[in-house]
Amino acid sequence: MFKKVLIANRGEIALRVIRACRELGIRTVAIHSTADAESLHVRFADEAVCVGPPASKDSYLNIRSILSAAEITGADAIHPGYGFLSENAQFAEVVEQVGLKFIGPRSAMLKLMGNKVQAREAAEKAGLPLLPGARGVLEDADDADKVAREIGFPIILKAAAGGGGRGMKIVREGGDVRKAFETASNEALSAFGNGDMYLERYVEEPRHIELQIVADERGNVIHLGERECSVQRRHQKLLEEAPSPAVTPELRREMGEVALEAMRGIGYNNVGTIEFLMDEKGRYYFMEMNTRIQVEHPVTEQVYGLDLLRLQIKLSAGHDLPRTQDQVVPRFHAIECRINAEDPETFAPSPGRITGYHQPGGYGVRVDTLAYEQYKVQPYYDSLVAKLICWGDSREVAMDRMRRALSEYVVEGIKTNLAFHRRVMAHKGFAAGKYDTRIVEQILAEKKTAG
Ligand code: MV4
Repeated sequence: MFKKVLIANRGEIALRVIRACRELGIRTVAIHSTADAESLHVRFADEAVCVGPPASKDSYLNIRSILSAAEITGADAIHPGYGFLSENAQFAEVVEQVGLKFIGPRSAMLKLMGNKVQAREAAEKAGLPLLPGARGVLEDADDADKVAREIGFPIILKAAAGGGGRGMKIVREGGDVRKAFETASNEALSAFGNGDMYLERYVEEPRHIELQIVADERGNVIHLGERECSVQRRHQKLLEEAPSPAVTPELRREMGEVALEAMRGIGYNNVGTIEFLMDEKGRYYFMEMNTRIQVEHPVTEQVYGLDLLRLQIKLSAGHDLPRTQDQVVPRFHAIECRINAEDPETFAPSPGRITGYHQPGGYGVRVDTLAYEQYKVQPYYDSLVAKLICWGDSREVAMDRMRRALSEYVVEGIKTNLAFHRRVMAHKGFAAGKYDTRIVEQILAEKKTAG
């Protein structure tokens, strides 16, 4: 087992990793920017190193400083958390080269899944269902136009170097594919330094469903079911739940079998998430693969009773999977609300000092947070203040508990989206489990009518 892990991250996920390490008897090194000196992850770690000024590019993305911090503290592994350097194949490669363990999949896997065209091709070869689309990278605007006509409209153009909703363009019947290609490709080139594009049939009202994968270094792979992530706004997830109201046990088994076969074929290791789009008929299609521990991992933990961080660290240290597929059973329903420091009307970030704070607790409630009374939410980083996770025997109990927990939550001094979450939990479509990726817009529109 590792002796000392450096956490190349901040906020609640840095705390989450530090807690898992402490339980495993592993010493921890926090890194932080000058703006984060008063943060909980700095206080909870055994050691802390300041790696630079507030801007992420100078601190949490500063590979040289982070590697220096690892060297001077004698860390033997680096946990990247999510965001920042977590899916940076070059960073993972350097970490491997200097003889440290990158806690995550091997760098080749980050490289493969980081290029969405290569990922799509690998997924297809491995037997995952895809939407009709172009083979490989589109050659030019004419090629895009030709492929679009073959497939039929609507289509979506996506950047090979994009992902998570960046660099996409939808074209409907009668639209100008050539023009859309040129615009999107140029945008991708300036945003990612790579203008490569692909396209596929566009699904109008999809659900976003993702499957949690766990693999050891010997090729054993299991899945921990799906998470429903359709409650999003501008590709920012606001609420996740597991299991998905749209996935039956039969469908879960089928998706799981297809996914496990694919992961074995690809040689996937460590934790990962396969993102699927699901159409109104319940058909599912591979979208992307995330090669990191995700923000929403707690819902899966509470449903399956497995500590995913503890497991991830042990897998990285070469341990085998502790359970076979038939030994992992979904026992509960869990919901996670992301409490953000943002204006409930405009969703603009709302940093500042938390002057009053009380978090919910009690049976079936978990709060993963960096917050405390007098904590100052920084403007330099994401606006996530807390993840409120509630679970119960059924979806109804989990929802009742979330409503109760939301009613207890007090955050003063900054604006938060707590009121928005109370609205989601009061929404008929959400309560019925009948919703898709349009739900946030629908809720906001209803508010206007009511006001
Ligand atoms: C799509 C799609 C419809 N059809 N691809 C958005 C995030 C990125 N990972 C891919 N995304 C989408 N890809 C096809 N072929 C619709 C979206 C999409 C979306 C996906 C999941 C959750 C919310 C979304 C909101 C808008 C668009």
